[in-house]
Amino acid sequence: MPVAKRETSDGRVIAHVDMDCFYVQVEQRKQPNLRGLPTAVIQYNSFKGGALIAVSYEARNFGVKRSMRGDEAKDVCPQIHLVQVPVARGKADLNSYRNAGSEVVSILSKKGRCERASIDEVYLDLTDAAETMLLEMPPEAREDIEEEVLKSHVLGLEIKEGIDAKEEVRKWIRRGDATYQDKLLACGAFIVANLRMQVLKDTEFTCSAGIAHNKMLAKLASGMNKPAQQTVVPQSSVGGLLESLPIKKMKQLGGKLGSSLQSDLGCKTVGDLLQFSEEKLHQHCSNWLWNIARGINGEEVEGRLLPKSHGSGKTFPGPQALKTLASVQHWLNELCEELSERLQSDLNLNKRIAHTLTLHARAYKKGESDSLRKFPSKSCPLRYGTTKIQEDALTLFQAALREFLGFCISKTHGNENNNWGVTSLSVSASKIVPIPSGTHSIVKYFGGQVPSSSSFNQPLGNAFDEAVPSSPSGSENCSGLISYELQQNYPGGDTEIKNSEACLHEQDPLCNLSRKVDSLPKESSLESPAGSEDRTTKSEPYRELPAKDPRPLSSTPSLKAVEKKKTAGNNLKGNCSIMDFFNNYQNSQSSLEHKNVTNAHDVKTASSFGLPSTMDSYSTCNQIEQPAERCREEIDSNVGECSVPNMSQRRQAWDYNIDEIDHSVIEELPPEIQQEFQAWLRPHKRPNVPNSKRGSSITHYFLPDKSR
Ligand code: DCP
Repeated sequence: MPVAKRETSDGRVIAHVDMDCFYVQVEQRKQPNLRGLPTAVIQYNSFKGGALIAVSYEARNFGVKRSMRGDEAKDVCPQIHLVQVPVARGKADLNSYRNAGSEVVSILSKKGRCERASIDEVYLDLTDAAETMLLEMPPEAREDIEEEVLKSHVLGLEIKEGIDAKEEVRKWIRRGDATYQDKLLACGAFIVANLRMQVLKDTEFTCSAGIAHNKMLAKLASGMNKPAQQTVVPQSSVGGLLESLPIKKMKQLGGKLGSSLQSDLGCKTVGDLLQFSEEKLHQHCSNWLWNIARGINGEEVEGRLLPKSHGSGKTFPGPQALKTLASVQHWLNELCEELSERLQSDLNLNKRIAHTLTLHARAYKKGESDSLRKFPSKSCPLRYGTTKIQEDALTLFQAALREFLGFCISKTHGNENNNWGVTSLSVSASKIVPIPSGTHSIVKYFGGQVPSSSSFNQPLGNAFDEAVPSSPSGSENCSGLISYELQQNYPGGDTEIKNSEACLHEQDPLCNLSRKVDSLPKESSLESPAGSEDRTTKSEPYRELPAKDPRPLSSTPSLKAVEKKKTAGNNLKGNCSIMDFFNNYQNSQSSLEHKNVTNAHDVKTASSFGLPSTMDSYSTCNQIEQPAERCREEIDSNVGECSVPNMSQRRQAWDYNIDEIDHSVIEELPPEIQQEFQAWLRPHKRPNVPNSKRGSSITHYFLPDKSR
């Protein structure tokens, strides 16, 4: 549910810049002979000529739409040029588009705070630049105004027939009686026009823009006049704009929320919301709705040039649906390999690490229509390394499939089952944060992992679902530049769906894997956060975690790891965490040089490379999103103050010797952190570790153990 934010100031200048038919432009730059011709980019999938994912404006003039497939596009526009997206690993390779987007961002970010919102969209806060321009060269003092500025659309500006629109825009810009805010917006029009011209000059790409006093209005305006144009929203025209704006056209109201406003409140336009009281709208969606009905939106432009998340996905329409676990595993491996490469490159180039791995899929089940049951998305802490990501993604898939099939896994015939099929798969990495630099930063680095997770309190059944994105905005999903292939609806896609019974053969790998999952120990991370809670509260009385403690204890995502945990059996209860170790360090303000005995809690968590030790391994991302973010912010600003009830008690509960840290744990950390960690550990190494300590602490579990 969106959070209402009051306008911090009406005197802001915010621009939303959106590239025009972006993938087409990238392909046309590669093949300049296609410029000006009806062109579309099609998905790798060849069914019915492939799905169109980007359509040039020339092709749109012929009636070609993105919802069409290649064959259909050729029917309506025989001369259309269909360009296939580049392919790598048997799927679309979007790197050239991502890189092209980065070129644009580097130009746009020169004039103000810049937020990369998707592969081809950017928000800019141009307030400072506009204020400076207003002081130095106010619009009314300008004689020569560039053509691109005069071509701006100014909402609410009446252009009578036969009147030169550019002249009207010139007058509006140079109005002596304009409000301060409108003068700022006029300055914004100059700045954005110049930026757009610069983008064209440097990259050969055109883009469109909206200029307003907030993000919401700027985004609305950028799509109003495309391609290669800009639209200004003066304050006085906001009411008129929203009055006639269909509910579904508003970002965030395109989905269920918008539908419920239409059906429950009978609202057709955003303006229709004005008749309802704040209380009434609050019942539907906080007071955010009341605000947007009035064009109020205090959201800041985040200074972020890098994506919020990375992802890789592929669709398997119709007969290509995956029907064996082996084929799912094959594709997951491919997707994870790509994801891992991008994570590694982000780590190397930007020194950023991701914390959460999420698996999304679409599937059908025999006897149920595709739309009836959603394949649950699952997430877990992200462990770096291709193999680990692959393992974890498969585990997530298994857990989701088991849930999807309603645990009704019995018999099937042969390896290819007739009961379910996967029509799309994607993996994504989110919660990406910079790695702090310097030795002391290791502490911060681990401290930063301390999550607070509301999922600890989630009911068992929802324990590891990844629900729909927390924001109601579809476009929010794009914020991470996730390269999902387009969902393709294949008409024959549900021909497999005939009978209702879902039975899998004993020999089906799924059965085996399901059994494997089923056989996991109660305390395994796959069970549920509630399971973890049980483990914590019942089996670890000494830890005395309160019910609301947002730090679930389970955190090992891989089957292998879970099996390892299983082997360790009851000895595992009471795992201390390396995270606590660092937290304790921070809290106590002790120098690492002088203290080598402290708390630990679930060393395995550390082996997960910066995984939120306290986040449920398989959890609902949007359930944890806000608290986790909040907590992380608190830690960033004031390390160690991410207070968790009873944390101090827990910190006192377990002492262990630093020499007992399993080096395989450290090997799983990123190389630079490893180095720092090793350097940091060395001075503390002591030859004799008392045996009694080993037996008394859960940390011994993580040491090489002859019994395992
Ligand atoms: N894209 C995709 N699959 C989709 C939608 C879009 O792969 N279902 C890709 C291709 C687009 C790019 O993302 O070129 C940007 O999407 P936009 O929605 O911004 O659309 P375009 O830039 O293509 O056109 P427009 O000029 O209407 O913004």
